[in-house]
Amino acid sequence: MESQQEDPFHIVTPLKESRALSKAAGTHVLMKLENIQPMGSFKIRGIGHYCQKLAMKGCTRFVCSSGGNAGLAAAYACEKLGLPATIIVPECTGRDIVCKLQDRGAAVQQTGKVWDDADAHALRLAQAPGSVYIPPFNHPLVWEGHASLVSELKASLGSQEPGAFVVAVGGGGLLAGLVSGMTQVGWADVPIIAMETRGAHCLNAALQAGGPVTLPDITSIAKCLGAKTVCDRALECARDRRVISVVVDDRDALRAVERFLDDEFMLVEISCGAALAAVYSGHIQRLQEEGSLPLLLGPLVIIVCGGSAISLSQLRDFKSQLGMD
Ligand code: PLV
Repeated sequence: MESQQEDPFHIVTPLKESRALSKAAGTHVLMKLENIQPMGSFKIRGIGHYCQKLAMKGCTRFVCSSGGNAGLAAAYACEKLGLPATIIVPECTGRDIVCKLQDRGAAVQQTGKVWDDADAHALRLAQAPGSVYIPPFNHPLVWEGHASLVSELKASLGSQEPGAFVVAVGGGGLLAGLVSGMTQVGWADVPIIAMETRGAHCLNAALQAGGPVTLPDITSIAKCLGAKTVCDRALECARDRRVISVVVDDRDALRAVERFLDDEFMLVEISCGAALAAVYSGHIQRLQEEGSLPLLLGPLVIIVCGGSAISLSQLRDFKSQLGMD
């Protein structure tokens, strides 16, 4: 029988050492550069995989809710598949993202204050006959796609085990995919530092409460981390594995974006700044001093998740919004 396996839409990304981040962390830091994926974030791994699988099953029309990046990945995947896509984003989504989505042939609707509102609308639209909903983070196929990131790391690192991972958490799809990939390659015990911004800290709130929590609102500027409720699978991962939840404020995430631009000449979204702040705001050393994180034997691997909702002018706007100018 002929294989139906198609080439994936994501690329194999570099794993690059960062001297500046290593100095700041006091430990060897490797960056997994997901910011150079098609459409600028890791999302294409999971969303691309999901769309390919569903297209193979005969789906012909997709509806995706998104804070921005999942939608961009969905629009890209659907363009490749030659299938129509409708992307629902909240009203706070910038004009440039909407234009990028339209440029990929997607129909765009803006509705609601935050992603959860846009998602409710997408779920309603996807009930139309022939339409299929694309979940931005909460689906096993999305996690399976994200897990490809770990197989690449395994191929690069071989028998060297990472000392720890750093990852940003929104709805928790990246965390769930990372954990599933780690299990597959035998790295189940490697600690994961799960980074969120205050005001988008749904995982941290759930862990504190000992069960699922829905935040009353998203007050962080990191709108792509802005799911009010973390997905069950991510919460399960955080409980069962060595996951350390850390919350930074928007200013730390923004400062991290600026330092990363100076250090590595790459501009990433505030969501990604949350992950970088693990290093730049001294959390790695703090966790080591507290004994929550061992003195790392292997490298600290930061998933540079990327994100398109950023530009120099947006960075300036965020700074003035946060009173940092
Ligand atoms: N963003 C999703 C969910 O938003 C979206 O629709 O684009 N880093 C970046 C750059 C992201 O765009 C996201 C998710 C994350 C990190 C967090 O990934 P997650 O949701 O899988 O934990 C509301």
